[in-house]
Amino acid sequence: MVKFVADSACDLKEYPGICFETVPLSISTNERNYTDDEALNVHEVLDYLEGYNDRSYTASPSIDAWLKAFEGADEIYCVTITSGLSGTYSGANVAKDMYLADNPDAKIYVVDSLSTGPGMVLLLEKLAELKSQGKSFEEVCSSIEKYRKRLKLYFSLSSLHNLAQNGRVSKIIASAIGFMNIKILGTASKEGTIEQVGKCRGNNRMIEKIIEQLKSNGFTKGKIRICHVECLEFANAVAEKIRSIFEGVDIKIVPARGLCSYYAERGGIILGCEC
Ligand code: X90
Repeated sequence: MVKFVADSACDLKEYPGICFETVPLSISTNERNYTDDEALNVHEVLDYLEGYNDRSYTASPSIDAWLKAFEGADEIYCVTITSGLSGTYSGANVAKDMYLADNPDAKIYVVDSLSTGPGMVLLLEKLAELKSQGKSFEEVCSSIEKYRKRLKLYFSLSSLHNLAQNGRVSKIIASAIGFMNIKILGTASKEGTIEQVGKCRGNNRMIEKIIEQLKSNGFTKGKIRICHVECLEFANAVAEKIRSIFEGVDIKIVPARGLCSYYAERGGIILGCEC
C-alpha cells in the first residue's frame, strides 16, 4: 500500500483520492497542551493565547505518532516542515529507521520541505501526481527533489511575537512590526529559514509587494497555494489581484491549522508558488 504522510504544518486534514494521514505537532503553555489534530479548535487556541501572558511553545510530533501513520504501508512518502526551524524532519527520519527495521521490504522517502503550509501542499500534490502517473519510488524521489527547487514561499505577518518568543526570528526584527498596521513580508531561504523581504503598512501595500516578488521571481502561471489565519478576506484579495495579473494561474486557499496559526498569528497568510 502507498501512503502519503505529512505533519500538521501542511494545513490539510484530508486529501481525497489518496491514502493520506497527518501527524500532529503540539502547542503548549505552562498550563495547557494542545495537539494539532483534526479536532483542534484553532479559533479557541488563538483566543486563549491572546489572553495568556506567559511563555508558549511548540513541539514536533512524537516518533510514535509517525510510526502509527506509517503502519500498514510499504511505500511511504512523508513531507515535513522545514528542518531549518523544527526538529520534525529528524524525528520523521528516526521513525523511518525504526519502521524499516521492522519492515525491511518497505520504502520510505522523507522530504524536508524547507518550507511550511502551502509549500508542503505543493510537494504533496506533486507526489500524488507522480504516483498517479505510475512512477517508481526512485523516479518519484528524484523528481520531487528537482520540483522542490522550483518552489518559493512568502508570508505576510502582522505579528512576529510567537516566532521571536521561540527564537525563530530576532527580537529586534519582531519589535519593528505589529503596531500601526505595520506588516512584514518574509520568505523561506534556501536553507529553510526565515528571511525578511520588506515591511509595509496596510493590506493594499502588502498585496503590491507580493506581486512585485512574484514578478521578480519569474512567476508566470504555475500553482499558488495560500493558507490564512482567520483572514480569508485578505487571502481572497491577494488571490484576486494575482489572477488579474497572471493569466491561467491555479490558486487554492485553505485555513491554517494549529501550528501555522500559532506562528503566523491572526491576520497572517502564507503563500507557496511554483516558479
Ligand atoms: O518543532 C517545532 O516546535 C515547530 C517549529 C516551527 C517554527 C516555525 C513555523 C513557521 C510557520 C510562519 C511563517 C513561515 C516561515 C517559513 C519559513 C521556512 C509559519
